[in-house]
Amino acid sequence: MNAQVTSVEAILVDLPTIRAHQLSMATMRQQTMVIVRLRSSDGIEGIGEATTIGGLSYGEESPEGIKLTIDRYLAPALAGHDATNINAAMVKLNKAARGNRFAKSGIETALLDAQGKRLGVPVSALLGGAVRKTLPVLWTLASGDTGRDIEEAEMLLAERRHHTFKLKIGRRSVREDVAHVSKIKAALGDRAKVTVDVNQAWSEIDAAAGIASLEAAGIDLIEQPTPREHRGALARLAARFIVPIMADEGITGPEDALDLTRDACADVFALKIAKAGGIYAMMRTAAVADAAGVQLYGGTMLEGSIGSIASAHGFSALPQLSWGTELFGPLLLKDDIVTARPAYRDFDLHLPEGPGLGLQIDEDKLAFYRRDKDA
Ligand code: MUC
Ligand code: MG
Repeated sequence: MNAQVTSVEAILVDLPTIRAHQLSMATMRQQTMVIVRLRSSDGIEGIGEATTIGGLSYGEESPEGIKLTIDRYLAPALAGHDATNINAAMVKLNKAARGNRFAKSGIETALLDAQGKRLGVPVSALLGGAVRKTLPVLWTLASGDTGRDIEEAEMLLAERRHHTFKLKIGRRSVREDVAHVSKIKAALGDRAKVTVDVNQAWSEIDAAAGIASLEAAGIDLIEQPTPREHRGALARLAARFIVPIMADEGITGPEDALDLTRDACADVFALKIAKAGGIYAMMRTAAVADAAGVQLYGGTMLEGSIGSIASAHGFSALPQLSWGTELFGPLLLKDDIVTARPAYRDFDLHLPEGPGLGLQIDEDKLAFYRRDKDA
C-alpha cells in the first residue's frame, strides 16, 4: 500500500446550539468546530475534528489557534508523509510541535478515517475492534433554569434518549447550586442518575461543603470540583467522600494519569480524545487508569458529529468504560455538516457501520456553515 499525504485543510465551522448552554466559565449559543480534511495521493480523503468549548475560556487552544497551528505547522510537517502509517505520522507531528493536542487529535482522526476507508474497515477495527457497538450517553441540563431543566429531563426520559443527567454548576453560590441540583434530583428520583460538573469553580472549602450536601441529596458523581492544578485538594476530597470524584480538566494524557493515580486524586477519569492528543493517546491514558483500578468515563468537548463519532470509535475499543459517555454534542447542535446524523436511541449512541468513521460530509451544509464562505 502506498499513499502520501497531499494536503491537510482546516476549516472553521460555526453551528448554532438548540438552546443556550451554560457552563461555569462560558455560555454557548453556538459551537465552533475545526474540521480537518486530509487528502492523500491514492485519492482517499479522511475527515477529522478539533473542537473546544467557549473560545479560550475552557482549554488552552482556541478554534482560530488550532486552524493556524494546522495550516502553518502541522500540515507542512505531514506533506508527503506516508498516510498509512499513523504512528509515524504522530511522532512527526509531536516533533514539529509541542502540545497542541486538540489540533493533533483532529489530524489523527482524519488519518484513521482515511486508513479505514482505504482498508474498508471501521476506525474501531483499526484500534483492535469494538468491545461494544453502542455507548450509553448522558445529557447535560444547562439551560440555567431549574424548571426548564426538569422539563427537559422528563421529555428525554420519556423519549428513552437519556437516563443520566449532568448538571453544570459553579456559576452561582454553592447554596444556590445545591438547591438547584437537589430540586432536580428530587423531581427525577430513582428514574435517573444525576451528576454534577463544577468545571473547577470551587475552592476546596466550598467543595467540602457543596459535596457534603450533594452527597446527601443522592448525586451520583462529582466532576472536577476544584482547579485542575490543585491535585492535593482533589485527593483530599476523593478520600473524604463516598460519592465518586471525577477528574476532567485535571487529566489530559497518560502522564497526568500516572501522577493522579500515584496520589489517589480521583475515583474516575474523564477521557477525551482532544485532551489526550488523539484516540491512541486517549487509549494509553485509559491503560494507566486500568492498571490503577480507576474507573473510566467517555468525555466530550461538545464536538459535532465527526469528533463525537471519532471519540465513540475510541471508547468502543476500551476494555472498561464503567461510567458510560457524554457524547451528546451532535444533539446540542441545530444542524449538522454530515449527510447522516449519528443515531441515538434507547439511551445509547449507535456506532455507524461504514468504513473509517462511517460519516460523509454534506458539502452544501459545510459550504453554508463555514466561517470563510464570504472570503
Ligand atoms: C466538560 O467539562 O465536561 C461536557 C458536557 C458539557 O456540557 O460540557 C462538557 C465539558
Ligand atoms: Mg467536565
